Amino acid sequence: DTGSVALAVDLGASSGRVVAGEFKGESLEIVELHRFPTRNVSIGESCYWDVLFIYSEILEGVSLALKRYGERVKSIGVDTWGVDYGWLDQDGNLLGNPHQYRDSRTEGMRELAAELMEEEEIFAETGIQPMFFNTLYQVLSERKGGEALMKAASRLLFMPDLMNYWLSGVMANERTIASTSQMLKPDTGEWALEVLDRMGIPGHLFGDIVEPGTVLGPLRKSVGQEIGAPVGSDISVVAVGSHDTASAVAGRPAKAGQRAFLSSGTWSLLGIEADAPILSAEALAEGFSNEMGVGGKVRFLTNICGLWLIQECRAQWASEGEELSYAEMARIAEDAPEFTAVVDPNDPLFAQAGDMPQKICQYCMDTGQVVPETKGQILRVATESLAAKYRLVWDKLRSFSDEPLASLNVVGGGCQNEFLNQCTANALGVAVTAGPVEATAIGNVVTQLQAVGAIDSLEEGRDLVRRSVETKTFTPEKMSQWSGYVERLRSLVESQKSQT
Ligand code: LFR
Repeated sequence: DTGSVALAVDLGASSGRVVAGEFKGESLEIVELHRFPTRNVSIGESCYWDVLFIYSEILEGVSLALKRYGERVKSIGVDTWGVDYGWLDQDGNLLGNPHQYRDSRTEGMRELAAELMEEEEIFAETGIQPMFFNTLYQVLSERKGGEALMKAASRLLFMPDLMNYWLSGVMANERTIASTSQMLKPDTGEWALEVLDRMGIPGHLFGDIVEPGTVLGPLRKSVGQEIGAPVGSDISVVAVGSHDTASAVAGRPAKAGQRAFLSSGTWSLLGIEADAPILSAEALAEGFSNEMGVGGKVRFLTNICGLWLIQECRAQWASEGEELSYAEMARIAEDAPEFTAVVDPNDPLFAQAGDMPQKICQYCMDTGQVVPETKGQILRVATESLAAKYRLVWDKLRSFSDEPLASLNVVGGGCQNEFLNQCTANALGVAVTAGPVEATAIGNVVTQLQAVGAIDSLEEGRDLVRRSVETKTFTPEKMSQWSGYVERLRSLVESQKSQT
């Protein structure tokens, strides 16, 4: 219905937002209503979600939406980053505090899992690359640590599932977020019971899976009362593509055939939309995952440690008393000399939080390269290195894709970094289309519109997105210089591979 409003809740690494998507028939208007920090809380060695704070901020956002749009608010959908979860007891109480994935409890878990089941077998069953934070490894660490919560639990809910449950009273595991866990079979769409069994994780903790775009139910009455919803208001809680990357990719202005995407945020997720999973040993060896998407698509992608490098530099300098904006950081990077050094953004050295500028310098020193000295130089190395890494992944993607990849669509907060966009076009040698910045919220909204029947398909949603957002295209320059730079990273990565 024209004028109706869908609320997208998007929980990202640095902030959470409640965004309104107003459906105007021919177009969509996106307005950010509320933003709040999604800070993690560290206690001892553990790192947790501040889940009650986040939930109360979501309610605050909904109540702001009701003040602004009244009964035009028709639905709400939640997406978060992947892999994190909470346990519920048989009465639906949350047990314990959900951990944040950068918690060190997963150290050694990949190795333990591989002892219980060959990595090739796990991949053939789940299609997910062995990243340190996968839910499988998190749950395995609990098994090893005494299993108290798991034993008391009757159900696992991923974080968006948990928020949906609190909002609607309905428990369900939504498919896209479940598929990040490394516990779901990408071909049949069922839980990978064989994997769970081999890991000693009880299968009964995993429940019904719903498709993205399912109306779970109305907002609970008690929730409506708490936030002062007008009498007669009727808000549906929709399970959207509740993994943020699933929503980001759904929210692209892509036409049929434009398969390649880069979802650019804390992580850079570079991949293609495919019709079926690729579960070969080669896909595993090259570090690809098959994540379930909206509209029955598979996202064949790899995780690159993305703007995290730049975000963590910013955090370090802020702690030293210098607050730099992202725009300022891009500017000083662009002013610094080019191609001085290259780092592998996925080196384990960069995975944990803490003094990123020092780590980048350390990496350059250890690999016998010029060590950057100024902030601009450090950021230039980080930015060029990201683009070079994209190229290495791009070459592999091309070999897996049965159609040529003629362009790349970059979406998400990172697509505001025009210097990085230009470096990416140069490194890849194809046109890069940047936008929308708000792809995740837009994809979340579009999936709600489909769930409530305002539009009929993902394609129709993307037509709507194309009519509603501006994009900017970057064309490749200086390609021969860039290919020399990319080769420096390629040989660095290969020499490090052969050392391990
Ligand atoms: C992006 C993302 C990635 C996932 C990583 C950890 O925000 O969701 O897709 O691999 O965060 O959950």
